[in-house]
Amino acid sequence: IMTSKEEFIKMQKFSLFEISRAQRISLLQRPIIKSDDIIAKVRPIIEDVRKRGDAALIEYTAKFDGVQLKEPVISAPFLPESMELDEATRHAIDQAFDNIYKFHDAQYDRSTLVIETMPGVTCSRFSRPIERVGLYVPGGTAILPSTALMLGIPAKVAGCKEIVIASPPRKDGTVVPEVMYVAHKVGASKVVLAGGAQAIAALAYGTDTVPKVDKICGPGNQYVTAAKMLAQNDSSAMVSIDMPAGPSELLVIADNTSIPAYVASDLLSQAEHGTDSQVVLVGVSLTSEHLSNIEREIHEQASCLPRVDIVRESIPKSFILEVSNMDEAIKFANDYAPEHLILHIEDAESLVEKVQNAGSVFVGAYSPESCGDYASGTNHTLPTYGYARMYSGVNTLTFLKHITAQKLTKEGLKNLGHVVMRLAEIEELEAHRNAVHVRIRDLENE
Ligand code: HSO
Ligand code: ZN
Repeated sequence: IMTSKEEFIKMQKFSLFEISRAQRISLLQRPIIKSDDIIAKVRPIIEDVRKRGDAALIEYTAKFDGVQLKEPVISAPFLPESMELDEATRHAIDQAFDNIYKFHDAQYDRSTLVIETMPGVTCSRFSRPIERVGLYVPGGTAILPSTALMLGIPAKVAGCKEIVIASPPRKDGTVVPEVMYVAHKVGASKVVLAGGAQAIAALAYGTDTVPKVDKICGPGNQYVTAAKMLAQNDSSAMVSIDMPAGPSELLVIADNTSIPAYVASDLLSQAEHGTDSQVVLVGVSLTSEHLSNIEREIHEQASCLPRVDIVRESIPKSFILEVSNMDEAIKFANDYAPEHLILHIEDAESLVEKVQNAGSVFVGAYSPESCGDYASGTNHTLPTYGYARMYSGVNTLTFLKHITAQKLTKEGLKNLGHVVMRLAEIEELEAHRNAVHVRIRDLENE
């Protein structure tokens, strides 16, 4: 569906009390991604980059990005003096960096957990950074230095030894100075001038110039997502990924205390990301006047946007759901499990404890999603497509892993040994039983 230039830009509208159960279920669903076709296209690209490395990478960048590169990688140091950035830009990036750093640093518990489970039996757990990480910063219809911040900062906080950023180059073969500045600030060692499946393959398998990484993070289009999934499933790549990713989403819960211009502005901020963006407005017993004010605002604000053509496609695919109370609203939101949830209602804070599924929550009229997208401190790489049910957004833990350890004293082994031997007997694993038995025998003779 796409409205023509003259048409009123509006969302579809449903009332919870009018629709059937089946309709409610279909509203909760995201558009089906035909991943087979995508995988069929992506697989040979990955294979090719794996086999031919840099030569293949350079060819795909020529083909897909229209740039002929000599070298697919820029190595640190990235000198900030040489970057063309005005003062306001530099300051904005610096402030965002500081806030995001503060919030992600506070997430890092550097202490070792030590618990004596029985006398003489001590278990511990400590964390280590994932050594080499690849961060994908999409190009496409917008430049996204904010994504470089959101991925690079937690990696830096975690202490990853090597941070590699990949981003499709501009027509002149460079990456925007804003992204280069962030690469410098997070201590990246390399910027790979490539996008799409070819960039993911280079990170997963390594090439002569691109270091092979242990984990690949970051959003991307369907090709990037499919490539990440394939790489993760290939044990010879030995790489993990952050999470499956789909088009960006926002669900706003608004009541009659909401400010129509704000509600509309939030919906549009997400709708402008792409024609496939999903935005939902759940209206809690809105008067028809309030609702039509919101709808008018959507149209008027949308019409003035530089990206109105994108919004003309994404808004008509999106919907408003009218419900009669807050319980119905939060139930729907939890069932939908949106990437972003805005609570634009009276006493928004009291509803937070009822949130079960969401990537990130924006509380009250003065917390637009844009603040979380850029600079408040929270991460904007969040689970989409309903995966907020079981995935967290990118955070400092994304770049860490935990190692456990144990130490048993002679006393401890005496205390626990018989339990272990009995369980080994039940499983008929005699060597297991014996590993305890040989020791206990000696201890009993002491
Ligand atoms: N809302 C996007 C993040 C973003 N917004 C980047 C602006 N720049 C994904 O959740
Ligand atoms: Zn955004």
